[in-house]
Amino acid sequence: MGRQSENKGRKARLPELLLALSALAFLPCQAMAESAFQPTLTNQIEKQPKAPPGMVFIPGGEFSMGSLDPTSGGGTSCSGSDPMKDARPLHRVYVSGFFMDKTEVTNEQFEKFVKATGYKTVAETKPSREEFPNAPEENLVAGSTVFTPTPGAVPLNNFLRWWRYEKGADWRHPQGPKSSIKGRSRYPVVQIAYPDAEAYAKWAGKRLPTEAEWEFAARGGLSGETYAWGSELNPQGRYMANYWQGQFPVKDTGLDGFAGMAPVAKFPPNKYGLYDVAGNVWEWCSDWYRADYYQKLAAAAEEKKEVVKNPQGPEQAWDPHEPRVAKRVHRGGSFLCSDQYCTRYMVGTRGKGEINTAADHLGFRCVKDLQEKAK
Ligand SMILES: [Ca+2]
Ligand SMILES: [Cu+2]
Repeated sequence: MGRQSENKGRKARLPELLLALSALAFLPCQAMAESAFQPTLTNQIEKQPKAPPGMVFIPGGEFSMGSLDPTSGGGTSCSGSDPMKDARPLHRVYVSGFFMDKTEVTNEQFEKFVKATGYKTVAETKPSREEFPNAPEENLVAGSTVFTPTPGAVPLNNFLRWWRYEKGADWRHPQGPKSSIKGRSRYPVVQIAYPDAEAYAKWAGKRLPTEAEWEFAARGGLSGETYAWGSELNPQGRYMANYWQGQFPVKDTGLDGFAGMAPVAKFPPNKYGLYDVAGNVWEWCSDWYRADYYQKLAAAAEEKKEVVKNPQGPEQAWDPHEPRVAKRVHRGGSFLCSDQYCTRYMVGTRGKGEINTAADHLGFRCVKDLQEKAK
């Protein structure tokens, strides 16, 4: 399939993206009745393999994957209006060990790749007439999706109020032609579509994580916690991730130290030494997104009476909001997540996005297998 399933020109990427980002949430998860989470059984490894530079070793093991309903708890530590149904049922998953990038891929790293290969990202490429035979000419311009705060409070039921398609927005110009990444070498690269992330990973001798690998790693060996670091959003008042404070989408007050994106590794790492697995920028995973994937996986495992091993995602994408759009999984949430709107900085929750849609809060990190697979 082409860039997307409908012929509306690049602008059509916007709504698709936005549904991806729009899942809302508003209540707590702490006081949730009893949890179906079971302990994480981490693989015991005698001699830890040495991780490549910039990566950490993730031992793998068996864990409970998914998220409880954040709206059902009645507690106070997290909130949301979205029950996150796609993150249930909780189910046991085994993942083998692997290496993972400590941080999101930075502008500096991505620039090396582009210099070495001449790679041109999706956002830099003018959509072609062949791909979008019916699109008005003025829509056939290279660009991408950019967040824009609203002048005042708005209903949170239409993300087009704060997202726009910006001509000339790309990874070097995340908010459009007048913006730049000068002095931002240690910031995560954004405006990355799935093929861009994949091309980088291949060049680096790595790959993108599966959704199960991502969540296993982000949980850091803990089990059943709402956040990568524990049960409270701000333990002892401390900010543990870069997310949005203040009224969304009007003004990000930056109480956590950053209004907007932060350089990588400005918040404490999780127990595996991974930075920013919550907030800052969304990260691509290699799985297709299906809203009912966990149900199918859990049912199949139940039937076979065995734990799902190294799941690779469903064969095809399916989002009930946009059933024919090719979406892959996003994880981790971004600097735009907030307890008023989208609480996808919660570690077991899921995001999704059309594969050729980038945005100024969407990046990635890579993983690497322990041994090169036999050719
Ligand atoms: Ca922030
Ligand atoms: Cu969010």
